[in-house]
Amino acid sequence: WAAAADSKQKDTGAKDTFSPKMFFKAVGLSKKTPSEIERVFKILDQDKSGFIEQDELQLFLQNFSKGARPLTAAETRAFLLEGDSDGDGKIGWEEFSALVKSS
Ligand SMILES: *[C@@H]1O[C@H](CO)[C@@H](O)[C@H](O)[C@H]1NC(C)=O
Ligand SMILES: [Ca+2]
Repeated sequence: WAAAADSKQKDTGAKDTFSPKMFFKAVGLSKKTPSEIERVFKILDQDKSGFIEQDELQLFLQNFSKGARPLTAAETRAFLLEGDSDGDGKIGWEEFSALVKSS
């Protein structure tokens, strides 16, 4: 996963080009079992609120690769738009799982 996060960064050296679906595919998360996906969700949900909020999204790459860059504001917004199907401004477990599986 760390390697995928690194190579992903190299591929997309340009800013504002991060795609959550391509990333989940690249790290192979879409092929993991629901319990493995849930484990990743819990790591990303730093404050254990049950949702991945904007600040958690912005730093989420760093949970795959130490020293990875934070997402830009535009990328974070695009990530939210893609994953947040009920429009509450954060990504819940069901939304995360649906996003991962569709990638
Ligand atoms: C995930 O990333 C955040 C932000 O960099 C960091 O504070 C946290 O310790 C990381 N969690 C794990 C489990 O790696
Ligand atoms: Ca949270």
